[in-house]
Amino acid sequence: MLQRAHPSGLPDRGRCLVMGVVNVTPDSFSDGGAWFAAEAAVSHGLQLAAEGADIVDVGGESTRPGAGRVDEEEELRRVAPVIAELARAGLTVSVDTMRAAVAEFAIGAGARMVNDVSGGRSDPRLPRLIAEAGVPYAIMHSRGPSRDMQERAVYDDVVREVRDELRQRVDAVTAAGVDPSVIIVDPGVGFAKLPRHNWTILARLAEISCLGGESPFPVLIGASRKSFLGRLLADADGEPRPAAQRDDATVALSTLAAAAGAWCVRVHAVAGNADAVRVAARWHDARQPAGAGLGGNGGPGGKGRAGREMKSG
Ligand code: PMM
Repeated sequence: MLQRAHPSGLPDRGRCLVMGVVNVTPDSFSDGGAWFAAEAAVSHGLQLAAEGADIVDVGGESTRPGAGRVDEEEELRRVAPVIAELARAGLTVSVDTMRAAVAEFAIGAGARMVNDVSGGRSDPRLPRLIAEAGVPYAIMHSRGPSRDMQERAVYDDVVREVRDELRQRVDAVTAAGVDPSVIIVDPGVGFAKLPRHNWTILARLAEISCLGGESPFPVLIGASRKSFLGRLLADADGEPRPAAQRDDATVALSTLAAAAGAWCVRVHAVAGNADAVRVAARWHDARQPAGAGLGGNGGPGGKGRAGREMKSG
């Protein structure tokens, strides 16, 4: 079972957290266009929180395989009103961006976390901003821009290579001044990875989370509705299951990831996943020797990264 640290400034529920996705984009693979208007995106974010999202992740740039970049002005135009409104409503908001300017606006507007799928590679000013702001910072594994990342999905040992490449990103952002206590790592399911790579990583999560040594980094998993699930659930003609019909499989994966100690799962449909992480926490408690568990709030604590509370996964 993994150890799970809790970055300060984010909720600590003694279980795996649920991050609800609000894509303010016309072209995301999973929900493209559904929440493109600011008003629709805000009400969707509020709905996800009402369904049990601990964090709401707002992004204005699609990162699906093959996607090109949108310019900074357009990205800001998309996310700014949504982040401001959701933060004003009291939600814990994360911004999904690779750009320092967008992250800076978001933090100023009340966002409490930055989710960077480039792991600090896209905009060198972003790690420097995080160093100053001190907010939780998710760095995800990928191998370059979404446009052609799938060409780089070549691995001898995917778990070792993803871990080593994530370690290089951790070293780079800490060299830029980021405090290790704010870092969250994400193996980047579907980013420069074939279905078999995703499955191997998910099945061997403990080998990713041991990155931080004695103070493991919290691990974020974004597998929701991704195409490897569509392939798994393909019909008799080999036609992949459509994205909107992959939510039950996503819930199953969230249960497994939470039981394996993931800190947070990033999902499109919150309600089932909110149940799943509670099942995993209770399952974990019931496995503890008599007297060792702490009821539904998680397992026995220890001291984590930077002295913060850790709960076993
Ligand atoms: N996946 C997507 C976007 N942002 N962020 C993190 N940290 N991890 C992910 O796996 C991830 C992400 C792409 O999925 P979407 O288009 O449905 O948001």
